[in-house]
Order: sequence, then C-alpha cells, then structure tokens
Amino acid sequence: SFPNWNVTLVSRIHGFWDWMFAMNASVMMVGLDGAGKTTILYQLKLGETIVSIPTIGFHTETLDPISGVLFLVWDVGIGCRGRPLLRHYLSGRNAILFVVDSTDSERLDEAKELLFMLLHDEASTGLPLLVLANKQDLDGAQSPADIAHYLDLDNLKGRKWTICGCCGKEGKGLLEAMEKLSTMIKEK
Ligand SMILES: Nc1nc2c(ncn2[C@@H]2O[C@H](COP(=O)(O)OP(=O)(O)OP(=O)(O)O)[C@@H](O)[C@H]2O)c(=O)[nH]1
Ligand SMILES: [Mg+2]
Repeated sequence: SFPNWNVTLVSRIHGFWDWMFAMNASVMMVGLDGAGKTTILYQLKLGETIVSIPTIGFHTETLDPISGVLFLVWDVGIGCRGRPLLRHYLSGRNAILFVVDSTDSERLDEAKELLFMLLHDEASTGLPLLVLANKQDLDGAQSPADIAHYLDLDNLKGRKWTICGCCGKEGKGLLEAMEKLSTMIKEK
C-alpha cells in the first residue's frame, strides 16, 4: 500500500487539476435555423421549455450545467452565418457545439456544409466538437450514428468529437452531452 504522504500528494494534485479546470469555457453553438439551438440553451439554463422565436444575430448566455465548468455559450442565429462573421465568433472559443435537426433530412447537406465551413476555418483548429442530434422525440428522427455517418465525422482529423442524441424540448440527453463536452475540453 502507498504511504500516506503519497496519497495526500496524489489527492493534492487532483485538487490542483480540479482547480485548474474550474475554468470558464466558452462554447460556440452553431446550426441551421430551426435546429433547436435556443431551445437547448434555455433548457440548459433554466430547465424549462421556452417558446422560441428565430434568433436574429447572436446572443450569449452563461451556463453552469456541470460543476467546475462555466460555459459561455454563443448562440448564433440567422444573419451570423457568413464566413467572416463565423470566424469572428469562433476565435477564442474552447469548443464547438453543433446542433442538427435529426428529422430534417432535406437540409442535412446544408448542415454538413455549414459544419465543414467551421471545421476548415483556421480559428477552429483543434477545438473539440460536440454534435447534438436534436429532436429525437419526433417520428422520423435519424439516429445519432446515422447522422455521424452522414456528416462524415469518422474522418475528422486532429480534433476530438462526439455526437449525442437529445430532445431539447424536454431536456433529454442534454446533461450527458454537456458532460462529454466538458471532458473533451479538459482533455484538450
Ligand atoms: N419536437 C421537438 N421540437 C423541438 C426540439 N428542439 C427544438 N424544437 C422546436 O424547433 C423549433 C426551432 O427551435 P429554436 O430553438 O428556435 O431553433 P434555433 O436553432 O434557435 O433557430 P434560429 O434561432 O432560427 O437559428 C421550435 O419550434 C422549437 O420548439 C426538440 O427536441 N423536439
Ligand atoms: Mg435561435
């Protein structure tokens, strides 16, 4: 067995890292209009379903769904999806949260284009990516695995990524997803 001092040292080091990681992470949330970004944001913030109207421009909210990580989330809506603007919002972020409407097969191509524009921007180099396959409560929702396949996530190089199914309206799956996101940010 380890001498006591050793255990103490180890736990001190853990304490140190916990302290180091009690950080403010700033996350950029992107997705096509209607994907559910604002709904998810308010579900995480208030635990409530809100009646959302399309977001014009962007807004930011501070969240602490996971202890030790304070998320500053940039919810980017209509009008902020031009390349120069996205770059502007990307710089200085710690992660990308990409929201997909899992029922909207017709616009998956468009979603993929938007995602790849982000991932190919220099400002996003190395940032971990969480994809939320939202609206899993609806009939016809594609599974997270199918969406990952469609978005070609397996071929991403040089960044951590994960995909989670969720229902932003009821909050299902969101905390687990945010936990995975904070783990990816810490490991980066
Ligand atoms: N059934 C279902 N509806 C959802 C879910 N999440 C969002 N919605 C609905 O989808 C619509 C669009 O949601 P928003 O949160 O406004 O989408 P957004 O991504 O913020 O859209 P923009 O602000 O236009 O970019 C709203 O009517 C929401 O109630 C979900 O998980 N399930
Ligand atoms: Mg919105």
